[in-house]
Amino acid sequence: MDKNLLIMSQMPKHFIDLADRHFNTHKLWMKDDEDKFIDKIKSNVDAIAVMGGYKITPELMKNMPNLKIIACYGVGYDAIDINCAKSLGIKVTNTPEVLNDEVADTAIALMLCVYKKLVTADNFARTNSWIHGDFPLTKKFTGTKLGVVGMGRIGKAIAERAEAFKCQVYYHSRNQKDVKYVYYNNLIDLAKEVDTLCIITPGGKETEKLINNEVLDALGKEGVLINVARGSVIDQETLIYYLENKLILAAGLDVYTNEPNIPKKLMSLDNTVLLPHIASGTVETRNAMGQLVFDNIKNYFEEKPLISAVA
Ligand code: NAP
Ligand code: 8YV
Repeated sequence: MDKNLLIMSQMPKHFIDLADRHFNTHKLWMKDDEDKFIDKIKSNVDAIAVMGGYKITPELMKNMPNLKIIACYGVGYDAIDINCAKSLGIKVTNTPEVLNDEVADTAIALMLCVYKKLVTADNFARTNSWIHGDFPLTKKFTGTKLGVVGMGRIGKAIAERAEAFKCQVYYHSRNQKDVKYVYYNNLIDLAKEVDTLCIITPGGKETEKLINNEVLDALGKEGVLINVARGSVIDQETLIYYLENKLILAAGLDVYTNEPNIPKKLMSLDNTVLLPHIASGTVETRNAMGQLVFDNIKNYFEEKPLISAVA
């Protein structure tokens, strides 16, 4: 196909190989001067493939008169200005479902790491500290109360896994869902009820700083916060204050407000487990996401229905 596909940043080989075979690809991250390169090809770009965190601004879209489709390599598309895309008639797709298991596995792994201090224990073993005495006792996760904030596709997958750990599951979202878990339409009440609050909503303006001092107060000194959604959903400065002052027990985080920068304070605390936004990051899942990005773009140009359109 002679369509021009602009790939904004490095993506898995599986996707790049497919894209190279079917489109005239332009790999932005390989160019020395990205702005100059965009300027050179902007009138020819038919499609964009983009990692979830990469900002697609109105300015960029308006600069590309032939742009028909933006395929996001991620389910969260908060970095793309959807309203602008709609107004310009540009289609936007994402990668739902194929990453549910992976992200839910990571959320549960974070909970286990936080409760059982597994990362600290690993460091204790590696540094031979055991010869000086046993590792301190930790806290049991099985049977605790879990509050899921955002009972969507991934939220459900997290809840199902938590059931295997005999957790009682509660949730908050704007609308009650057809699930067996207990619904709280008030987030503060949910935070008061549970031991662990796990955030898995979309990012963007609607959810910005949803987790604030009031929610953290309600979660309380024994409460654990897990975030596998977007950094923007939590008031990060406030969270650091609550962790530093032991106003909540601990946090397990995969996402941050200004990625890839993680505040030094978060790194220095012993009541955090920090991951570098890897919740969906296995070869299998990233290949499935890449396949979906490719299939959406291919379908568009073959005039077939899009598989996962969000605009
Ligand atoms: P989804 O199926 O659309 O579920 C999102 C849920 O959030 C829905 O149940 C929605 O229910 C709820 N929600 C939306 N706005 C809300 C608000 N203001 N307050 C409370 N609840 C709200 O999406 P998904 O596929 O599960 O993915 C969820 C998000 O996870 C993505 O958008 C992405 O940001 C994040 N994610 C992160 C990673 C990672 O690597 N860390 C990987 C994948 C996804 P209502 O509409 O009823 O409120
Ligand atoms: C991706 C994600 O790692 O799907 C999402 O929303 O956050 C992750 O799966 C991210 O989008 C990078 O492409």
